[in-house]
Amino acid sequence: MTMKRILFSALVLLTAGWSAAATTNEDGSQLWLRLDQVNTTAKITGVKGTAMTELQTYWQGGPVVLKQQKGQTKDSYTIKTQGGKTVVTAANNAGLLYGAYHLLRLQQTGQSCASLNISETPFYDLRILNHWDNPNGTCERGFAGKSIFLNPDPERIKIYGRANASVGINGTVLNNVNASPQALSTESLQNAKTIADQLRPYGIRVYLSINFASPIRLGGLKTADPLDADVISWWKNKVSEIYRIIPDFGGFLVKANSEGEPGPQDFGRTHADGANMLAKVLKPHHGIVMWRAFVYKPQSSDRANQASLEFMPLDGLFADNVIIQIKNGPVDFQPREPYSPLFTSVQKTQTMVEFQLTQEYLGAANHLVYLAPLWQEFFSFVKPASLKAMAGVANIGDDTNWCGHHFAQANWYAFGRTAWNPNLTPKEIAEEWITQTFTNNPQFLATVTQLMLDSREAAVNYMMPLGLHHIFAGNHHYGPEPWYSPRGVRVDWTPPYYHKADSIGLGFNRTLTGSANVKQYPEELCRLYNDINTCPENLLTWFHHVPWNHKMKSGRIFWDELCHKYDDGVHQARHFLALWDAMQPYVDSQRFDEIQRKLRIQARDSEWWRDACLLYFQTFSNRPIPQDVEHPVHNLDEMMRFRINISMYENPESGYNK
Ligand code: GCV
Repeated sequence: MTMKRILFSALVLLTAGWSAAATTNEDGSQLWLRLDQVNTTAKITGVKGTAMTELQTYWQGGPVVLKQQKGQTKDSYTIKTQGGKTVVTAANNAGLLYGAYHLLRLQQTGQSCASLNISETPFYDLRILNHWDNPNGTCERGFAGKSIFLNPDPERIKIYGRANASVGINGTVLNNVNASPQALSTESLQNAKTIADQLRPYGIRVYLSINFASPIRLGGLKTADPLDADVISWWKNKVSEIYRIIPDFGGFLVKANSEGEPGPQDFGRTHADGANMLAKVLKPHHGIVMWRAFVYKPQSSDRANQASLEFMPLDGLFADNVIIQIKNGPVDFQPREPYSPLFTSVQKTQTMVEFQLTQEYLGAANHLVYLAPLWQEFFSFVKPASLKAMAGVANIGDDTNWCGHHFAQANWYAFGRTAWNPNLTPKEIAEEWITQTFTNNPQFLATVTQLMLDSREAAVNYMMPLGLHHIFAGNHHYGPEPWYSPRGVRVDWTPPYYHKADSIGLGFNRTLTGSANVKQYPEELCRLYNDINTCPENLLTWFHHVPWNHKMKSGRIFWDELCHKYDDGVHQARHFLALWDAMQPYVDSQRFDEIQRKLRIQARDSEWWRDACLLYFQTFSNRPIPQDVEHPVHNLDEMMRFRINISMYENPESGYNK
């Protein structure tokens, strides 16, 4: 190396080191809203409200006029440069607020605001988060600490409101769908009122999950039969009380006759009877019912069939303020599922999709998995316009960085942006988020965007490739336990129900010769999925019991392909760590270290997944692991004895650590 070159390298190193050291440490508490306060009161004129306050506090550009103009669609806005001023026009305060955040986003992402002509309308009227928060402050499947709604801290709720409004989220369900009847007690309603009052300035309405048996458990009635006059009158009174306390209350989210929750079927009534009774009571107050279609029974030979079986006969019978809320896939937020066929089979019923932001099945708050590609995949089958709304199960808790993993914030951000405009690409959203959350350095942006875009497929590879699903550890769903089937546990809560490994092959036969689940899809897809030779390989074991020696498109036999996929996943996870290590110069050390620690866990966990699954399935396939695949570094017996002692309310400190 020449002297010049040595000096240059030293300078690069110094600069890199300096920039890392010089960047102030951040804890993630400001999310993507890392705006410097400037306080430019004079420059912002027009309609007073939160939009004005936000711009007065953070806007660094020229004068802005906020104008209200009737006639525009609710929540939509325009931004135009006129006579040296930026004019934001909207029909309501929420529209002005969204316009203000649009400007701040342009500012934060370094775009020119000199000549603007923007017109935005949200794709969905309702863009709502579902919190699975319990009265004692735990969050079901929550990996970021306790509920932010238990003893709400006004400062945190304000940031929560700003963050949601900045991406267009306009509703929030405050409590778990496994709802306590106490959620409707006067005391709880007062707490909900406090939160509603704090969120109203940010255009966010509150909603509650209800327990269908509340008339019995809270009201002391003998029944909760939705057709009983006393029950109806109990709900009428309760709803009137709610609206007295929270005049703009949004409505109810209901999990009924699912996983032991009470529902109308307990009284010989249908989902439609239950939903319509509540809808009628809410209607005079403009409230809505989001009725979940997440239903399955242990007696069912295929859980994936259940929602359509129960809801199809009711198509067209629901009131116009009922929306059927359907999880994106027919089983349960798996790393990859086909879309739930209910979306295309119902014709006369309003539906909305429920995505899960909290990573119940995707490595909790330890794995970096960017979910926008999963949602985009869903929308490539289900037309966004066929849906009424979008719900996301929140990944938010009282952890300093809100979501447990810095990168999990991206899923909150992406959810809002996708609900606003499902045509935005995962790449566009990732770039926006990275620029605001970290930096717009081109090297960082390109590397981290690609890492995020690849992360979901990597997780599929190291957890459940080729259509495998639900082979998680019982209860906490963190690691692999494809063998888990203790006596007495519902079979549909055990992995062998789903993978059906035997000496012939692996996978659930959902074809016409099996559970006939394929028949719930439109004809063309039914044909595609039904034939093992045309079924997309990424869903192969979802629809077929695939022989170990089945020839795959790569030319390999299925067993070898499975080994390769798992191994690819491990290499991807390790590669993410290497990529991140190279990002050190661009990130403050606190966030760099915290993310690096998580990526190390993810890389180790990926080996755990690969080794546990391959060694276990090998006991059925009786075939060797191909030479060009890294051979297991763990031992099946040890892994089968390994337990992580956590509940469904916590994030594991680390994964496999033997
Ligand atoms: C809120 C899965 C989860 C449960 C969750 C349920 C639901 O079964 O494991 O924790 O309960 O889905 O969505 O209702």
